[in-house]
Amino acid sequence: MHLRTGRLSRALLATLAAGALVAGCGDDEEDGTGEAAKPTAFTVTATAEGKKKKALEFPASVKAGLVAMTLTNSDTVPRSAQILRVEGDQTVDDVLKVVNAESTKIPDFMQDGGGLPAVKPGASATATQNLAPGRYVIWDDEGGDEEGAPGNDEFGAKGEFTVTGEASDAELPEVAATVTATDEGTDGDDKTYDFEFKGLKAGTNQVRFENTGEQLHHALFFPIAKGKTIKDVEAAFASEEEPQGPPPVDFENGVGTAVIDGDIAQNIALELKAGKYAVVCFLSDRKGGKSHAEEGMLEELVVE
Ligand SMILES: [Cu+2]
Repeated sequence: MHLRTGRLSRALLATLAAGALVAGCGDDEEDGTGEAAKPTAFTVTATAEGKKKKALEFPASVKAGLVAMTLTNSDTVPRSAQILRVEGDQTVDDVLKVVNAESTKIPDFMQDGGGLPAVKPGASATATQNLAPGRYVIWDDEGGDEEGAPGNDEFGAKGEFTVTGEASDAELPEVAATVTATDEGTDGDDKTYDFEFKGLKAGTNQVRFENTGEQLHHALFFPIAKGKTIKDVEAAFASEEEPQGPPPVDFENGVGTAVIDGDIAQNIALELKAGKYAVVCFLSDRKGGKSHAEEGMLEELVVE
């Protein structure tokens, strides 16, 4: 099991300081608990030696409360840093065995979620989130797109860290845009899966991604291909047959969020271009079954 403490370069420290400033901007006031709502910086670096040796480097622990997690990608391919709080004594590999399994079930020992979705080579991105105390598994969920190909976690990009101290009720800094994932109702046919969007524009959006449902969700934004409509996208995702011709969405230029649990929120940056997007969640309920995309968590978003 990898548990590395990153050695921060001068350049990285500068990036980190800049990220923390942006994240804390306009919210220097104390919150209700008397604790300053300024996120603690937590730096993750995605490294690689060749194509088959990859790592995530990060501190062994961070204080509970608002944490601005910055992922810097020093690899030549996209890299991510998904996190999950583990309620139990499951090891990193126990968790990743579930993540990489064919089954769509999500066991109860996997909680909260968050972290960073894919970051381009040479780039960095920050997610700000209120982390509860506990033990967290962190891994790179990228790679392995081709059938049977190992993901970056299987090349070593995985580990764990501890969030120490007391839980905090500090609020996330205010941002201009919101993406909300919901799954109202109780079960099965009564359940309504939905995305709501507020304030998204072309360009770099500072977004609060909020899960007000009970299940885990992510929000993946794929540009709808020229000449195609959301109906074509719905048909393609619903079809059991081998896809024919070019896909109705541009998978290459997709952006998105990490996976978060119900009652979890995080602030992230989302880079959107003017045009039509299909926004989708590919996860299933904890008990398994159909993907949320098949349950209707597939929305059109027009960005101007
Ligand atoms: Cu979902």
